[in-house]
Amino acid sequence: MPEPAIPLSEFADRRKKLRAALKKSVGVVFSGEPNDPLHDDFRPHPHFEYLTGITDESGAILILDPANPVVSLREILILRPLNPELEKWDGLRLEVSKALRDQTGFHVILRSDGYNRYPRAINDAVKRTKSVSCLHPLAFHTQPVTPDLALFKLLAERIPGLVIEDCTEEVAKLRAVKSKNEVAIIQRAVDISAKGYDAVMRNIKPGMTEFDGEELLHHAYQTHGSRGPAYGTIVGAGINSTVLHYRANNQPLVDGDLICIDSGAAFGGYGADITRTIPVTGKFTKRQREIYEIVLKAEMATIKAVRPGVRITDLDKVARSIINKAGYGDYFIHGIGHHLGLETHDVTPDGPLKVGNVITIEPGIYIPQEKLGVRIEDDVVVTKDGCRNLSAKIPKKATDIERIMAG
Ligand SMILES: [Mn+2]
Repeated sequence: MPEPAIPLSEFADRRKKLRAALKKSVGVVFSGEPNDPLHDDFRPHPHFEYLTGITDESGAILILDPANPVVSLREILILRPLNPELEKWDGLRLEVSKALRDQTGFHVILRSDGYNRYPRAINDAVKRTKSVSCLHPLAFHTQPVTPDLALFKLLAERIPGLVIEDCTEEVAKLRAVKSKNEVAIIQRAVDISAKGYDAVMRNIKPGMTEFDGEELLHHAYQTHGSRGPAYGTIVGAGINSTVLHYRANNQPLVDGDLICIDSGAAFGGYGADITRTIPVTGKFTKRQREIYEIVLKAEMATIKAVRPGVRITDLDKVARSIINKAGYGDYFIHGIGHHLGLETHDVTPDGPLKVGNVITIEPGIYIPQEKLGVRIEDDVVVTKDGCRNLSAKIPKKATDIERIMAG
């Protein structure tokens, strides 16, 4: 069976929708600065990846000029100049050619050192429209100015009457509603993750370390078609199960402890985000089971409440009321979940949930005094009349976990 992927036509369709939303205004999306290729994988800004599918071009710019009288100039891709000497080190790149146009789906591709010399295309478009749209998510005042606003400031100093529109919701709205292909890719990431959770549940035992758990997960991900985890895997046992973003993963697994495992495989630019909490010995103690059942009840009730028109804050209330009623309200110290997509904490548009949104549901109870932390997290896609749990097949009932861990 072919692996799920996004065809070029879908990227073109996303740009078409965005151009329609911009009306006459000019929008620019930057892929981002290059990184150290020896140490880090380059990942473009997710807006750029979403709109182009291009993941290996730093310093690239997408220009959308929906009102350009020349139809072919309504979208332009600007790539950094070729540098044959650099490419001997960092990877070969195609010349602007039919091959590159076919590979990218762009009809007009220009070369420019985009951060220093904006080509005529931008100036001409902006002089005509006097309107530019900010598409990158707005930065906090403590962060650097986003690259689109930095460019618009330069343009505003040179083009009288330039208006900057806030269109930061537009790409967010598009990205939040996942297509069939995107859901299939996330489902594949979840299915690969399921192999990892199966490996952990079947093989973990006292005397191993948290890192052995991490290794079992990552090994299964990479064996089954993923390049690795979508985010930093958390394997926290005992007191570490109560540390939300625990990352050391280096402690021994002690008889009687719980392990909180928060991990998901990456696939095709997307990723899963799943949590299961399992006992080191394969059997929950009475007290662990008591807390576990409260979290599971809250999780399942919240999944039941997911439907179009509901807000994530409403879902939070569903989980919180169950955990509050059980007397553990002060021990549920984070929110119920978040959008999931190109980013693990994906872009979140204003307004209630819509069909096609993919979100996580992840209540938890953390009691450090008892070295006891439980979180259960699934990934669900919002459907017309509710939701579909993409990670339903990863065991979460206490009896199922105990049965699988018993071998
Ligand atoms: Mn999550």
